[in-house]
Amino acid sequence: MKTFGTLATAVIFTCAFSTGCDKVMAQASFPINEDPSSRQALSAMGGHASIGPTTAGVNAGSPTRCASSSTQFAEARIGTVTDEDGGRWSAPAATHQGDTGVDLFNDCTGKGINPDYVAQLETVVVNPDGVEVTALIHADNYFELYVNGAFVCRDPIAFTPFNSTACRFKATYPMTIGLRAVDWEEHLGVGMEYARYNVGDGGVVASFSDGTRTDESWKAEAFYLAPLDSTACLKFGPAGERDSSACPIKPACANSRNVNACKAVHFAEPEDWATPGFNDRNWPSATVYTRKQFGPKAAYTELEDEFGAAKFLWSRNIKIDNVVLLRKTVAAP
Ligand SMILES: [Ca+2]
Ligand SMILES: [Ca+2]
Ligand SMILES: [Ca+2]
Repeated sequence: MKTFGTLATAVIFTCAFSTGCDKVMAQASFPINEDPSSRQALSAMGGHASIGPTTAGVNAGSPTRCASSSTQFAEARIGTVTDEDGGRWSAPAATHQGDTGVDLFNDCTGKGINPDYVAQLETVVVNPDGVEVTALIHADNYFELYVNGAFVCRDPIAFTPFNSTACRFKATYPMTIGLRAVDWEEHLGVGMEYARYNVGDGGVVASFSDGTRTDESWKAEAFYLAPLDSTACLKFGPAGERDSSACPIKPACANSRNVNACKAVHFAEPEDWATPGFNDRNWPSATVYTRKQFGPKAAYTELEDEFGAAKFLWSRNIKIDNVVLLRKTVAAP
């Protein structure tokens, strides 16, 4: 997502008063030396390339610590990277400031499974004449749920530990469901995590009380891709659909010595992407991943019956695609 003015201001403010400032300024080591024809193809498709990480960041509306020090915790922070044309992008993504959903499983600020979640749900009214639907969602690492174009809820923990969330809404059919999913990162702007510069993976699974569930009938498009040795591995279909499946999931730049050479590609998220009127005909179908590929954690496995037959989804590259928008229009319950 392109940076909002307020967030950009916040980042500049942080930079002016923190030691992270030097590295922010050092991030833009342009030009990116690559084959001009592939760069032109990227530009023609609306892609923007940046290079190297940024260290400044603001908290993503997520916990700054967990109750127990034994929990594997990583704070979700949002940095700003500058592309080669001077455009500024939130990395991995700006987040909606709206309400979080109710915990299904939270072992950071909660105690694991939340047995009282149903009683804690409040209905977000999208359409007053609609029907009530409860959504159960588990994302690696972060999601926002939109229904018929309206924001419904967001994930309370944007990075780790892994959690799962319930949200209830009231909406009419045909019902357009949008999931905005982010594979969070620690090395902001280059899609990696932990001291060992691991290329993290994404994935999302959701089950709705009207019988809707994540499966191969959903659409999924990628908007932030990293880390890349070269942007040339990113291919485009006839209608501009993105395919990073040829991009190495362990690029040579993915380590502490070469990280400044890692590239990222950013695409603007359409403002109306979650609305019923948005045409997703040219978006790729979502890719279904196996249980082994997704590697579900306790936040899913301890609630497996509730998630039922819902499938693990992402775009075509579960490692390199870090911000993915998913859509499904449900004709009737
Ligand atoms: Ca989460
Ligand atoms: Ca992840
Ligand atoms: Ca990733």
